[in-house]
Amino acid sequence: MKSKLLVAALVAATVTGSAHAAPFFSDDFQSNGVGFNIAPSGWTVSGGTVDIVGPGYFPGLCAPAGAEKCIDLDGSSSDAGVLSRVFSLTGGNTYTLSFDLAGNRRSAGTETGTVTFGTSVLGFSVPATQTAYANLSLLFTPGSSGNYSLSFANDGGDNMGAILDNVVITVESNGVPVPGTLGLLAAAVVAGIAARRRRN
Ligand SMILES: [Ca+2]
Ligand SMILES: [Ca+2]
Ligand SMILES: [Ca+2]
Repeated sequence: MKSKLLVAALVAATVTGSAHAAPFFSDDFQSNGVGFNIAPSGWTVSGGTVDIVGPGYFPGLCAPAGAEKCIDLDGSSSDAGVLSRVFSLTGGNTYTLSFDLAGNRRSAGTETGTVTFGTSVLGFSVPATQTAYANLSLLFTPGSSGNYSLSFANDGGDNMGAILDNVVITVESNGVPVPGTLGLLAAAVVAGIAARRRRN
């Protein structure tokens, strides 16, 4: 009985401790190689191309420069692609998309485009002089559970697009943050350890 109470206390502590719930999804694009006209791992690029820039390939486009990798939303094929991926979302939950966007300092102009998350749409406009990231966000509350798309689409095709990094999605259910997979994993490990102890 004592050990069962301990398990309950540990799991409760893990859940309570996740006031800063792990994100539902996050990608800083650091795990990718850099290059022309390639899609970052886990993402789809359609109707054109994007570039993964960073060390060895226009490193100054990311903010800050150095070891950072980020996405140039207009690749190197004179046709900006649509960068997208699909998420399985739960109806009634509120998902908050957050991402960093900067202008393209190789360009003399302003980059415009559209971000679509489920049925939520956000237009963007970033001048070349905006070299520091602006953090933008977009909320989506699906009416029913299912697969929904997140996409970033730069206008034009001059091979210089807006610079994207640090895509993060968090989720709230009835206003309460839902722990991400790391939080759930921690709870499962704690429960597993306690169960083993109970058997010994
Ligand atoms: Ca990055
Ligand atoms: Ca490019
Ligand atoms: Ca452009």
